[in-house]
Amino acid sequence: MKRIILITFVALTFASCTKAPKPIYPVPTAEKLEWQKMETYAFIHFGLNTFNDMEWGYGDTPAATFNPTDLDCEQWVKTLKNCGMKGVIITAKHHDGFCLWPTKSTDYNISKSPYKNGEGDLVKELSDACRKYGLKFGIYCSPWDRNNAYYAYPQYVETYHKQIDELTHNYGPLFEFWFDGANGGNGYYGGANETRSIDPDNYYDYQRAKDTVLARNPSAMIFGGPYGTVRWVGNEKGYAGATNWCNAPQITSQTPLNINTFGDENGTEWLPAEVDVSIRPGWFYHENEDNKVKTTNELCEIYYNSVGRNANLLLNFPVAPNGKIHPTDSTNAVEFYKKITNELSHNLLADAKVNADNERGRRFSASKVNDGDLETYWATDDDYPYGTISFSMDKPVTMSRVMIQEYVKLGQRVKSFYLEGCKDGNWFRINTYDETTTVGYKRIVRFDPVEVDKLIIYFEESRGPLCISNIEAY
Ligand code: FUL
Repeated sequence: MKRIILITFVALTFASCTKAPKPIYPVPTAEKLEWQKMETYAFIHFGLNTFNDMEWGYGDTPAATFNPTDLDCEQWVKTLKNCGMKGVIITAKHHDGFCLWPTKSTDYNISKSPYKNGEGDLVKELSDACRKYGLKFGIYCSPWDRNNAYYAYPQYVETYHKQIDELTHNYGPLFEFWFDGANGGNGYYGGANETRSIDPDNYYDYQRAKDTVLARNPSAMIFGGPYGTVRWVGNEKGYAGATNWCNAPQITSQTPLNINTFGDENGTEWLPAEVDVSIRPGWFYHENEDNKVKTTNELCEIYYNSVGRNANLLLNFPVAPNGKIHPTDSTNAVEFYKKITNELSHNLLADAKVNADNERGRRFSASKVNDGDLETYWATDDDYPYGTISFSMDKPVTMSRVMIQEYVKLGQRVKSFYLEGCKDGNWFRINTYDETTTVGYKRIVRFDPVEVDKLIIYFEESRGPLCISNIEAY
């Protein structure tokens, strides 16, 4: 008896001593990983442009033009929750310079509008509604300001920092702060009506801006500017690269766009991509786009091309002049969420028997990929930067999607993989719609339905031993 206990003790000690793979840098901070787990959140574009039927107001229409008659932030938030959105980012100030909160930095703000007789504060109303319904809250504050007389001069930089200061003080906690990349050009500029240009990486003092945001919102992500902590995906059409590394060099205004879209295996920073796209052609509401709202299927396509490609999705809802999200937009988005949830709800691998050609001891066995725990993972030995994992089902199942997640706390590793199915002893290659290269935090690949009793994933190449925390099929 004693001997059995001793052997068991030695065996268990030995198994639990297997060392985890060393990290391969860069790796995410805990805050970045939390942000990646949000996956989908909403943008709200609303402001003077909404009332002037414009995308880029010049900064010359009176604040009094802003006059929503039936505004209800709780309606937005309830709708967005039903679309699966985990947070909301609002255009507190767009390029026209009009501020949706009663700022002390400029008169061009909501307190000079008829809304609530000048007593309204939309940033506060939305942040309160988010807190009430459990959504995270973020802020877009355009660096470019076409209204301000001092834009392109040092005085405006101080004004802009005052705005950032107010916004980070009074409305937090914030999960993201958005510095838009559109900078300089023509504008009203206090009546000068001219064209002004600035150096986008240096004019605004982004280091100070980042420090201000993080001082009060330590877990906030910074979007844009030369010190961003996440990266723009390089287009506004709703897709990330099928190959998509979180690794990238620090992004500046000079970075080639393909780095935004695909990341860079050799990049030294962990800068996960954010896919920003509007549910309509425009970012702001235009009545003549009421019949151009993206359909449920188009939104699903966007989801697979963003969240399914290791990126976050920031889906924009242009609020209408009455202050409401248009019913077509909310219907299509709610249906989209239902459809995606339905497509990805029944994991066909949950009870499958799992085997791998290499395991780094029991603690990192293949069975960790379907134990429902993202904190456990299958890992291979140090001299095994590849590996094959197979799933055997009790009876044949029909599948058309496979989801894979790496244990990215130790770095993004997989460089290429492919899938095979087996039915009655006959193996065949599964032809995925996308190329199968990187994985990252989450990768979902789609293919025409196949009936299989076994599934194999061949990880052909990786930057080091594999660390796979989750695999599912639908
Ligand atoms: C762009 C802006 O110019 C658009 O108006 C919009 O706000 C979009 C999200 O970013 O750069």
